[in-house]
Amino acid sequence: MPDPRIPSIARPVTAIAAVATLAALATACGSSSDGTDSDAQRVAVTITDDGCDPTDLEATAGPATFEVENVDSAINNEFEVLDGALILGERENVTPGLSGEVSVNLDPGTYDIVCGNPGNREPTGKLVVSGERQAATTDPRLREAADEYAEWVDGEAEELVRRTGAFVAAIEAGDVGEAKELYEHTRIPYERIEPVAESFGGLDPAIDARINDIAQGDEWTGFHPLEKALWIDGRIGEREKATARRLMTDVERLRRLTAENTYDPVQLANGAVELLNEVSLTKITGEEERYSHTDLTDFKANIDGAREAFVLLAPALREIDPDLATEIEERFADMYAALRPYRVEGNLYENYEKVGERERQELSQAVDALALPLARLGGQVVGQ
Ligand SMILES: [Cu+2]
Repeated sequence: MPDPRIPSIARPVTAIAAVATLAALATACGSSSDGTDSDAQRVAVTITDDGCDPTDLEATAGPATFEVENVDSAINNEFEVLDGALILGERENVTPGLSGEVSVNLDPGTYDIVCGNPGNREPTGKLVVSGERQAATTDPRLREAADEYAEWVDGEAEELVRRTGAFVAAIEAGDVGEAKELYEHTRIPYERIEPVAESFGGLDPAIDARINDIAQGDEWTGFHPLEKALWIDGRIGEREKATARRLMTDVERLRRLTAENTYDPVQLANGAVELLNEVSLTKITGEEERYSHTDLTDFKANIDGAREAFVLLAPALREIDPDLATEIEERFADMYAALRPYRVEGNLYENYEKVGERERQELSQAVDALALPLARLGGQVVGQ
C-alpha cells in the first residue's frame, strides 16, 4: 500500500510541547462543553507538502491532544503517530483549510510521526516523549468500557472468521452464486472493527485494499479482488481460490491479534472517529464496493462500530460532558434515521447504484454532522 518513500527533508529540529495549565483546567473539566477538553497537553502541528511542521515534536508522557491543521497542502491530509508498525493515533481527511484533533496517552520513548496521505504513510519526522510513564486511565467506568470493548471486538473477530469460513468454502467449491450471496454479510463484522485491524499495520491492506491502493508490482489480496472476480468476471479460478485461502489466514491472524489486544479508552473514541472517516472517504463515494455496490451495508457496519464505542464510553461521558453526550446521541439518531429508508433486511442495505446524487449528499451531511461532535470525544476521555 505505501508508495515509494519520500526523501526526508533536512531541516533544523524545532519542537513544541504546549503544556496547558493543568490545575486550572482540571477543575473546569467536569463540565467543559465550551470545547476546552481535559487537562491533556496540547501539541500543535501543521500538515505541509513536505511533511509535518515542525518536522519533529516533543511532548511529556501522559495524555496529549494533537491539534492538526492543514493551511494549504493539497498533497497531504493526514497525521499519524506510529509506535513501530502500530498506529497509536491518527487524524485523517484534514484537507486544506481544515483542522482537527487526535488525543492519545503517550508513554516515554521515540515515535515516528507522519504527515502524509492515504497513498503515502512513510514517516516524516519523530516525536520524542520524555518524563515518567503515567497510568493511562484512572476512571473505573472508562476502564470498564475499554474492557467491554475488547470483548466486543473479540466477538466480532470471531464472527468474521466464521463468516469468512463459509465464504471461502463457496469460493473453493467454485460456486459463484453462493459466494456472491455470502460476500456482503461476511464483510459486516470486518467493517465494524476496521480501525482495530488498521492499527495492526499491514493487516488491513491485506484484507481490505482496493485496486487503487496497490503499488505497482504488489499483489492484490483480500476481499476486493474476490469481489471483482465474482461480479465482473463471473468466474472463480485457481488464482481466486488461492486468494481466498490467504484471506482466511489473514482474518484468523486478525482474530489472534484481537484476542490478546487491550485498549486505552481514548482508542475507542479515536476508532469511532476513524470509522466515520471511513464512511465519508470510501462509502459515500462508492469506492469501497465498486463491483458489488454493497457500500451501504459497509456504511451501516462502520456506523454500528462507532456507536458501540460511544455507547460504552457514554456513562462516563455523561458526567464529564453531558452536553456532548446528548449531542452525539442525537446525531447518531439522525444518522440511523437517514439510513433507514435504504434498509433491505436485517443488516443488509440497498444497492448503492440505486441511491441518487441528492440522497448521497443527504447521507454525507448526516455523517459530517455526527463526525463533528464525535471528534471532541477523545479530548474529553483522555487523561481521565
Ligand atoms: Cu473497509
